[in-house]
Amino acid sequence: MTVKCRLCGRPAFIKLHYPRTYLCREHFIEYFERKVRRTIERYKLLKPDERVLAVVSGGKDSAVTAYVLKKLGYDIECLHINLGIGEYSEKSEEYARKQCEAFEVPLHVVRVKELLGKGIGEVRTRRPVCSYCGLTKRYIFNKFAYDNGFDAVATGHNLDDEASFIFASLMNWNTDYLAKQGPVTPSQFNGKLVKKVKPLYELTEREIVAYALAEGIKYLMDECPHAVGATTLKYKNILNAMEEERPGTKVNFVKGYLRNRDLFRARLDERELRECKVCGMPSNGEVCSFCRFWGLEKPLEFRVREG
Ligand code: Q46
Ligand code: ZN
Ligand code: ZN
Repeated sequence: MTVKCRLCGRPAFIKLHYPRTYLCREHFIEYFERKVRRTIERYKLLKPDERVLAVVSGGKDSAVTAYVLKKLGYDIECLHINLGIGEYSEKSEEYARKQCEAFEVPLHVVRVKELLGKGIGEVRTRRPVCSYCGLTKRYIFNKFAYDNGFDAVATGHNLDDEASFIFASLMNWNTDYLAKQGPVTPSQFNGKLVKKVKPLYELTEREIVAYALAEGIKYLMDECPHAVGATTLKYKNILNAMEEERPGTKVNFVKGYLRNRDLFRARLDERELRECKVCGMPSNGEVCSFCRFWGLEKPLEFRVREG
């Protein structure tokens, strides 16, 4: 017997775990996009006229983010950061290009190796690769957005990412992180820290994979070679096992966190930000961690458009 869509009786495309129901392809697409729209409204992520820079890695989450935002009518452009991690980065860039071509969205590409002389993983440092990779990506997409007058940067973080990050931060009692997570980080420091938004905040990885399949979105499935054994994966596995037993665990955990986030905010020791002596961007010390790490003596400029 074929399982049918709860809404229209056509053959089911997916079984949703939470709420537990079956939907056909069309009704699943509708459900998914409604959820994104609701996230944007509920958490006030974007206004209709804002210019959005979507960061695309070549993977599924960022591809779906860019695609849905465009489909919902937002004014978006994409940025791909080629990290210079050998073949993995070449493939990632290829996918990002094909995605943006298919979505008819302008794409900008920044190559870390050309820009800074070395790729991620090639710098001699005690700092873990993922730590300076994260620092580099965050700096580049923020500065790129700032230099080009974007109102917001959209990333592909999903419910599984958020739940595992909060879980990991709790396990380590990292109260600074716990004070600052969420679907939106407002613009700060006279706009030099551009607003960050996560439109897929309430969607699971499984739903995102299904949506990409339903809409024919092609994406790179390879994992970054540095991701192997990342602790966040372990936390994800634990949460998945709990979700299996009690559907809704992840979303309730994340929503509960948002309701209680102020507890951690009260403890936040907010150091006054100042302008980095090299690049002028917000910094905790005299020179920002990005300029310090890469030993920069003059600021990077990403301006690609007039005005
Ligand atoms: S941080 Fe680490 Fe990722 Fe950068 S080095 Fe690869 S795994 S890409 S999300
Ligand atoms: Zn249906
Ligand atoms: Zn700097």
